[in-house]
Amino acid sequence: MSATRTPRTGRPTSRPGRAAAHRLALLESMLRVRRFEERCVELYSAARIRGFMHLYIGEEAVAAGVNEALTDEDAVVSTYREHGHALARGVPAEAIMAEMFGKVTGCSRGRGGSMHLFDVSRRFYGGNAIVGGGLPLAAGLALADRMTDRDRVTCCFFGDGAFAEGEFHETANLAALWGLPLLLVCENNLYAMGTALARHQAQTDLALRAAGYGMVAWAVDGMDVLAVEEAARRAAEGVRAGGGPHFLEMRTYRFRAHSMYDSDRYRDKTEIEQWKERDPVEGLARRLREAGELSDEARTALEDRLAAEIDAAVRAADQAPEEPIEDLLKYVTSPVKASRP
Ligand SMILES: Cc1ncc(C[n+]2csc(CCOP(=O)(O)OP(=O)(O)O)c2C)c(N)n1
Ligand SMILES: [Mg+2]
Repeated sequence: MSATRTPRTGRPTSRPGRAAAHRLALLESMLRVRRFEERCVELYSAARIRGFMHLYIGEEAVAAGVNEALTDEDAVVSTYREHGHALARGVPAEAIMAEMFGKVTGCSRGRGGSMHLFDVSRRFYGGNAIVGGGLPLAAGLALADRMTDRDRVTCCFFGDGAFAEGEFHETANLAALWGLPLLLVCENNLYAMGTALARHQAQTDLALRAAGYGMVAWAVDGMDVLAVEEAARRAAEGVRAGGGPHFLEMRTYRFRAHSMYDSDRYRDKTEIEQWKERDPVEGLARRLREAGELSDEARTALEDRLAAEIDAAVRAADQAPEEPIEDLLKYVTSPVKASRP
């Protein structure tokens, strides 16, 4: 796989120019997700995108920062809130937008939609709609790597809601017991749909609970992309060194409702506003501006470039063909048909 296929920005070095370029690339990575999803909202309102759609807005630092710790050979498993993980991994905006439109040029041939983005060429194994469902898949990928002596990491993103699922606890136990090369990234945005974490878990310190399984675990400021990157690099290095699964609790927040169907009446508006003050995109932009690393012109140029990229993705998705009706049963296994005499 060529190194140019993912937008990973390279290791920061002590040279100030390189370090500043790296920070700018992180800003670009987060801003791409933000602007892509804002466009998705418009397209959804115009009924050009249909079905379930969950936005990542507010949580962009996690995808952008963690991606820096991964190589092209590593694997990524995600949830239904995965547009950001897919974009950070390097799945082209065009392939994702076509998937949102249900077109055959989409990364899942238009059959998955927003919740099931998939790109095996980038080792991006979904897009999984079942809460906690990605965890055993990730453990399986990591176990396969161990059994075939491949030196790779599998990174699994999941939400705080997964702590209420047996799949999390079974995966954590076996991964720790078998020392699997897993990077477990819990996106703790404090809510599972309309249920606050403190309303369904007795112990809300998720890193502490993960540590109880015998793995290295700690909590990270998930609104600070530089902190996320540093933690992810440290954890991935621990995994690569044979230290078994590592768990990062990313303390983050979604700025939008759970999904397009959620009226978001269970959260205090002041709570939302307080978290918005810690906006990961604008927070980094402010730091770069203050350090003299981002001029107004450079910000405008970046916005223009991203808008052009997303415009092109929408245009291509619009013009792409629908899957021909005669192909509808392709890739579908039919036990009914098989059992007929
Ligand atoms: C096994 C299962 N139970 C219930 C649901 C319905 N459901 C969809 S999203 C969700 C909340 C999950 O919250 P969390 O894991 O914190 O992720 P977030 O949406 O906050 O990113 C639930 C309960 C589901 N998809 N799968
Ligand atoms: Mg959550």
